[in-house]
Amino acid sequence: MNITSEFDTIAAISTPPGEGAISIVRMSGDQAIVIAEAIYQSETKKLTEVASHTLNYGHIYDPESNEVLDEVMVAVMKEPRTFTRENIVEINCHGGMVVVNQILQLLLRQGARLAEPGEFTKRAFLNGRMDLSQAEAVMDLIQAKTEKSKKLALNQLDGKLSGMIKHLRQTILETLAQVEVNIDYPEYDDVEELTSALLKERAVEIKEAIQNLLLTAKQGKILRDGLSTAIIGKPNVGKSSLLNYLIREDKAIVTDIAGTTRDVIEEFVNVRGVPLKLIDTAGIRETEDIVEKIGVERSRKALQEADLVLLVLNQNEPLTQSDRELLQLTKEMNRIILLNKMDLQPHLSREELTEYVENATILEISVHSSEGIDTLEETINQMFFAGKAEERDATYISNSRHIALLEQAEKALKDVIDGIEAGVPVDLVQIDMTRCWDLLGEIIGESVQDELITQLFSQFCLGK
Ligand SMILES: Nc1nc2c(ncn2[C@@H]2O[C@H](COP(=O)(O)OP(=O)(O)OP(=O)(O)O)[C@@H](O)[C@H]2O)c(=O)[nH]1
Ligand SMILES: [Mg+2]
Repeated sequence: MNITSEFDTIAAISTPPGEGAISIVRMSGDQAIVIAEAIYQSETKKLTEVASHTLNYGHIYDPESNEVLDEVMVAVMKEPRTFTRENIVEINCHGGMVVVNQILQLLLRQGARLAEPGEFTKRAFLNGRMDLSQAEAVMDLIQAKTEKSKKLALNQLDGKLSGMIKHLRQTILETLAQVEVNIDYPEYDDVEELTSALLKERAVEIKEAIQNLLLTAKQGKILRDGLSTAIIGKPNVGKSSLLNYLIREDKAIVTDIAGTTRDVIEEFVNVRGVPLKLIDTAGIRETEDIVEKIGVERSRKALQEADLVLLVLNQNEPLTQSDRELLQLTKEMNRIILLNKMDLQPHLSREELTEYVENATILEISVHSSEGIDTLEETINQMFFAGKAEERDATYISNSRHIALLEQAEKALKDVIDGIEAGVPVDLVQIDMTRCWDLLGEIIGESVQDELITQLFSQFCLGK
């Protein structure tokens, strides 16, 4: 069987742009080896004659001018035991954008087509080497920001999630088959009742499994996208100083002028394994300054969207009206209250705050002397990974698309259960059960539309 004949041969530079010791130009498709051979010279064998999965030494040359471009090692991998299940050629050449681009141009001139972002992985999916959730994991792996998110992606790539989903789908399929049998060959008079009972039992069971998966979703999403953490406070309390400290870089401008930060600044930082998307905001206050006013608006928006709020107060000043408002505004949120500038004379105490907050985490810190920041980092870690995240094998659902589909599947099962309880005929209830089967299928790509696939893979980087 030649599974490659369906597609043309694609080529792309697979290594990141810029200078490096080695760059790789990758090709996949029926003609990959033939095309590579057309621009390759070797004193030993032709690429079309070498064994599969070998690395071959030679030179790349321009067949039109006969000019030699680079000394290369060419990996030849014949289908089907390859990433895309097609013939793959990888030309390892010397770094430098010029040479790499010239080699790519030559391949295109010989009949390869420039690959779209993610097209190699898309082929791996279309050729059945991996399912959709695994392909998405490849993308997550590339973008992983911490050790934990990498592990999460690896688990998914491993097919852990797919395995669970497939198992659930199998159960649904068996149930539906049983229902058909019961209806077509009724052995007893009360078959309708028995069948309903079976459907309900299974629906409850599967719904529970889906709910368990969804429970991990929040944590999984954080691991993947970062915990959106807004640093909020009135002007001049040290918000930007804190951001700079946590990212260990002088990213945000810090001055003793109130109203320094005008724009929202976002930075990723890994705090003891918790990926934070830190957001430094303009100090919130009433202002007539047009630019600052917009900044304050943005701060409020960032506040609304945050998973975690670091509310910064200046310990060196008595509590102000703005502080009180912010304490009130963040009351229902996940927050840590920071009393900054503890290196200075205290004019604000923990006790005063208890009037405004119950059970809040209040920490005294000084960005200048770095006191208390260790505790802050530890607290953030504790808040989000108390115990749970350490289960190494947990299958986290982290992908928004998966979450949405699981939620819909859960809803379909609820319809099954409600339907049976309301005495809806079995054949109608079956429709909801089948819908659940379809929805779960979408996660692993067994019932997805072409358009979705194109859109998903376009999020990849070029050459992957
Ligand atoms: N003594 C002392 N000064 C600090 C500390 N943290 C920040 N500062 C100073 O406080 C001033 C304001 O710091 P910023 O980080 O710009 O404050 P901000 O909250 O971002 O202010 P806006 O952007 O205007 O809202 C600067 O002069 C900092 O050096 C601290 O822990 N101790
Ligand atoms: Mg600032």
